[in-house]
Amino acid sequence: MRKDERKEMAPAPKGRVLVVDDSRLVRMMVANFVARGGFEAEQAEDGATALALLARRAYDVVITDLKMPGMDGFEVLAGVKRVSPSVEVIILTGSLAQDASCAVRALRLGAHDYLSKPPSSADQVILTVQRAIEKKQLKDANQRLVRELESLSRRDALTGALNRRSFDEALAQEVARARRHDQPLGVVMLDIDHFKGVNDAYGHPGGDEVLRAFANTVKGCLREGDTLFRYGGEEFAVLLPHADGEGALIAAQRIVAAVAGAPVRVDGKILRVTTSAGVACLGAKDASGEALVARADRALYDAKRGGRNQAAFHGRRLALVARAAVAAAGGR
Ligand code: GH3
Ligand code: MG
Ligand code: MG
Repeated sequence: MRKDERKEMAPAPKGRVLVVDDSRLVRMMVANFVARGGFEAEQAEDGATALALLARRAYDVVITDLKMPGMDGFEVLAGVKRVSPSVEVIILTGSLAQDASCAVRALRLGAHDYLSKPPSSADQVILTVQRAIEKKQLKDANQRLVRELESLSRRDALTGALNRRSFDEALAQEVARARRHDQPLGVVMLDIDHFKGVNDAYGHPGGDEVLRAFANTVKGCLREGDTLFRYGGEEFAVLLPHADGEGALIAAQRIVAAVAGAPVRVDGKILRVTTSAGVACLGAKDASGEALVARADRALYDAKRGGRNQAAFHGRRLALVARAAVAAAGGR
């Protein structure tokens, strides 16, 4: 067997443990027991060194003495929980009643367990570390799940776009930000044209395919900082922080053109899909984000009435449309 093959087959360490004690003897002994359990063991002679190591590398467990010169074990515990909250801390404690009460205090402050010093056996250390790592793994898995659920609850499952709930939150945030910094905020409401006809002709699955392709096309023509949301059904919204009316209208026209230029294949047939867009920009008279959306909706209605496959602006519409058209023709 070649050397690198042997290395490949060596069992991976079951976790990384940092042993902190000012006594070299205790430190070595505990680290030795930890390593016997198949864990990777590292050592630090004081709290400051331990916290510096923790900021650089990922550890699963910290085993720390309580009484140390400089930073004591309580400070190490607080530091670990601040730097890496998911790392479990095990306290090393003496046998005096006073030490026991310190250990109890450490447990109350978030330590996972304690070990008496010197440890009575390797097995006791290994078992305690093993339990701490299992607890950490459970907590980590739980946290991943919470993050996943959080992300699922913010996204529309069909198109992957952020959902209506996210839109309402983002809208309120962006309106507050725009007002605070006196910056513009544009919104584009999109509604796929004659979408009912797609469902009628190709069934719901065909309609779903069009919705997915539509969202992809729109995402593909957004600039950094602009966000697409599925507002509901075949209606989508784009928030454009920092975009004034003209900028938002140009973005809307770009979206309308991109959708018209990206036919969708459904059931082996090529479908031409178009969208209408209503654009508005936050104004002093808008009492809220909802008022802004209501104006973009009115513009959307105008775009539908004007023959669909176009963008309309709520406000000084004609002048803006003309300027945007000139900008578009100028090749930007
Ligand atoms: P317009 O050009 O005026 O917008 O006409 P339209 O047919 O697009 O508008 P309408 O509001 O009459 O129809 C929207 C359709 O969108 C009706 C509804 O069944 C369909 N729809 C809404 N959500 C979904 C969905 O998730 N999947 C599919 N396949 N269809 C959906
Ligand atoms: Mg609609
Ligand atoms: Mg529609």
